[in-house]
Amino acid sequence: MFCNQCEQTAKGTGCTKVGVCGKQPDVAALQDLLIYALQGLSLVTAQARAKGVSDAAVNRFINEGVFSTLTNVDFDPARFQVLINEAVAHREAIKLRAGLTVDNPAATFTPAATLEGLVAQGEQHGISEALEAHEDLRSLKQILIYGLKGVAAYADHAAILGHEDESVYEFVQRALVKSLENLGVDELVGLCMECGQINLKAMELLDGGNTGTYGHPVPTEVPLGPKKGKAILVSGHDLKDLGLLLEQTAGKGISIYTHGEMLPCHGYPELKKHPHFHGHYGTAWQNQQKEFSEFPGAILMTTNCIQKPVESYKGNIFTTGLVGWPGVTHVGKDFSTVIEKALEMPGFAADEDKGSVLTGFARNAVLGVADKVIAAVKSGDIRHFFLVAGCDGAKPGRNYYTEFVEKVPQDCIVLTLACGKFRFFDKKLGDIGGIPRLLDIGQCNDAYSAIQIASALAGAFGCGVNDLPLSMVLSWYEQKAVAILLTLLSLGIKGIRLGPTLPAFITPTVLNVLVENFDIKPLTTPDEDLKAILG
Ligand code: FSO
Ligand code: SF4
Repeated sequence: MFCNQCEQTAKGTGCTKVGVCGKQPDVAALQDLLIYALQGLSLVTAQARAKGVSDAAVNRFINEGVFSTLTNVDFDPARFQVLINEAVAHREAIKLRAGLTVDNPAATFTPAATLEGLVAQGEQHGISEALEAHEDLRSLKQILIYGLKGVAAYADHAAILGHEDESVYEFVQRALVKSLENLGVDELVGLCMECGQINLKAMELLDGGNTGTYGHPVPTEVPLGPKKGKAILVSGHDLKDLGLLLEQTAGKGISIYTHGEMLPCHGYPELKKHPHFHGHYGTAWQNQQKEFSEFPGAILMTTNCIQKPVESYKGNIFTTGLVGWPGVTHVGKDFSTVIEKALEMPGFAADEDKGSVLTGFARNAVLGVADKVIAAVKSGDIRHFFLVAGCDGAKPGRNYYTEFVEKVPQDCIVLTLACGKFRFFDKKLGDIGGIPRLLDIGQCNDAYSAIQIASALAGAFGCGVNDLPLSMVLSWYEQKAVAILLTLLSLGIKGIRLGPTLPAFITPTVLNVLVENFDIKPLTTPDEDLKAILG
């Protein structure tokens, strides 16, 4: 196997024997074959689209397939077998419908009848040398394909809430096709920038889905201690799954807790209205084995971020949507099995006070006090904003972000989003004239909200985003972060500090392009970086 798509990749170069994430070689090969099958399907859909044929269900299927190959989503070989066969069935059906003959091998291959056969086919189509022999061009193609995985994730979440846009599907499919071709540096860089723009669109659609369905987040205090009684923990990113679970557990005496990236859900009016939506439990995804083992209730994984479940909780964790782990019970949107399990389990023995954290500072809440913020900047009460955001992860070196936030001077504000916040989310940083110094904007997709906030501030100050007293210190782990980084670059944002380490799929030559054009900087130490930023 070869996989280098996430930050924890083995030896900082690639997982070759087994994934550090737990991905087995068969699943790695099946994921590569699925991408190949989707490239072939996209060759057909792109030509069909040119003839005026576009199938809504196939568009969604392609995005679901791409999303399934994102880190920590699906580890179940049987599910990939189904997806590969479905991709080929769609491919042939559209050929017939649109009267097409496509002779590219990706659009003509016949999937093997057995899992072993599919694995052998997948091994021929890895996202490595098989994709592109030239290492710098391969690096750019990998950036593009990994970015597409992030786009597909956000577009899928948005579609679940009924928000879709043909332009997103068109680009994902066109870029999958392009990744099969021999392209030069300029064309690949152009596609990566377009991927960033399309990701902005996907995040905008998701923002519309989330706020349109559950209202705009409002500042909300979230308890970190449990409440006596039965409990269900919800992890991942899906607001609709949480909303449905809250409805299905109403009046059953079960408290609902968020884990990881679900924390910002507490700020949404239509979710927080449920009296049994109690609080937040635990920290980020990489701590789940310890934290889930100690949780006395049922656990629901709604999107990516699943780790190998340990025996102690394998019987009380459930997956839904695209998430999968072999041997773990997969449920649809009727959560009765999860609820029954929670009722069987002991629950928390007593109320416990572990303090609280604040969330809900998405664009509406922050821009609602924009006048106050602008006045504080003008008077010098606020010197600088830091967006300390991105993914958390298991590798050492991530205490940089804790130390950085601790050392940010008192006259500066820290904005945060995504699960990297768990490195400092419970720090009491106080406020500046009533404006909290630590503002949680939301999930990783709420990078859209952060961009809106930055653009509005730039508008108010009559300058560009790069001229604002704002610095971005980002952490990455998986491919949604790649998509967000491409969005920021495509918006012309410069001087981003990126860590904890640079992606294995970026070659020195490509890194030079990023440094020269976007002034991307690897992290040094919190002291040095703060000094460099604040002078
Ligand atoms: Fe974190 Fe996981 Fe949200 Fe990623 S929860 S690592 S960036 O999936 O998506 O922020
Ligand atoms: Fe390795 Fe990351 Fe790929 Fe898992 S997703 S196999 S940890 S590079």
